[in-house]
Amino acid sequence: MAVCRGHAEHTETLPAPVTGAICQQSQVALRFRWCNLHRIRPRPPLSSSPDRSPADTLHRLTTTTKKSTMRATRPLEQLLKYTLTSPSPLIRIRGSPKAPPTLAEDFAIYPSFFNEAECRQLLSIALWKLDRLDVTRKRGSRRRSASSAPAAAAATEDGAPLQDMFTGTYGFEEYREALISNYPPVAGDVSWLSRLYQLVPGLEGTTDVPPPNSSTHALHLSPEGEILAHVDNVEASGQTIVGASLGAARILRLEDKEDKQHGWDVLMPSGSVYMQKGDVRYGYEHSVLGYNHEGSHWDGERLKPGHRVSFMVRVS
Ligand SMILES: O=C(O)CCC(=O)C(=O)O
Repeated sequence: MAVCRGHAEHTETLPAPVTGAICQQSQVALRFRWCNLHRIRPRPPLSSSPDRSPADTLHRLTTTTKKSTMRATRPLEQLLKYTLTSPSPLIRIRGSPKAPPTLAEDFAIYPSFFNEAECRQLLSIALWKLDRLDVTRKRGSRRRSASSAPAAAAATEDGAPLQDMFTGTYGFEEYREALISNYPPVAGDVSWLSRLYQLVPGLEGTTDVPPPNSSTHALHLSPEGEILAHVDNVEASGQTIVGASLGAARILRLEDKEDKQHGWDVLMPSGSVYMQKGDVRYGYEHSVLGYNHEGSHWDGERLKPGHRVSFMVRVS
């Protein structure tokens, strides 16, 4: 058994397969979330594409994609976004959800917040941080596994995006998490990320990345992972929560706390960012559906399984 690190008072033990990067921080919110999040079933380790160290990838990306990353940044107000009150190709209604007066402001998804170069850079930063905390991702163990691990790239040609960035074998089964308290110099220029923080009231007054009073987590869900329905801790997580999606698409389910039949399903493609606050944040539970869930389809097709990393931003 592995003990959850980061909580001095936290005696909860986690099943051995998830040793690594879980609950690194001391917020009560995470205790609550962890209890809801983990669902461990015995499975063989996941194989992914051939070995390449995250630091190599990060360096390569920050040096070769700088130009394509630097697009003329559109002001936030001009970015396409969908809310829960108007028809949207990324949102479907379940049942007859309540429509409080602030609904139009309480949730939004921006389908193309980040372009592909930005997604790759952000994902490589997240994986670099996640791997540094993950004892199963030591360079030696990746090397050893690389020789026996079949490459995932072939499986992803018509599959989920960015899967070539998930290299080697992962020792966790469903979920790992890392706190991003700073961006390492090897990440290069990350000033373009300030746009993400601007979405959170209280963080919009600075161009520092990350802003001093923010908290940013990277959450890595394997193709087998899911996040069960929960409300983020109401005291610890701030009023507004913003999440960027990188990699395989998933469904975010919002369900009325009082009557789970009512709510919305939101498709989260790679590069999209969603924001929840107010009645949606507090009155609805959110979950990220597993690929074997009956709801994991869109426009009549099952979602293509793959790894997904989310970048979650809150006021700390
Ligand atoms: O990965 C996501 O988009 C959701 C994460 C989540 O539910 C949480 O951090 O509380």
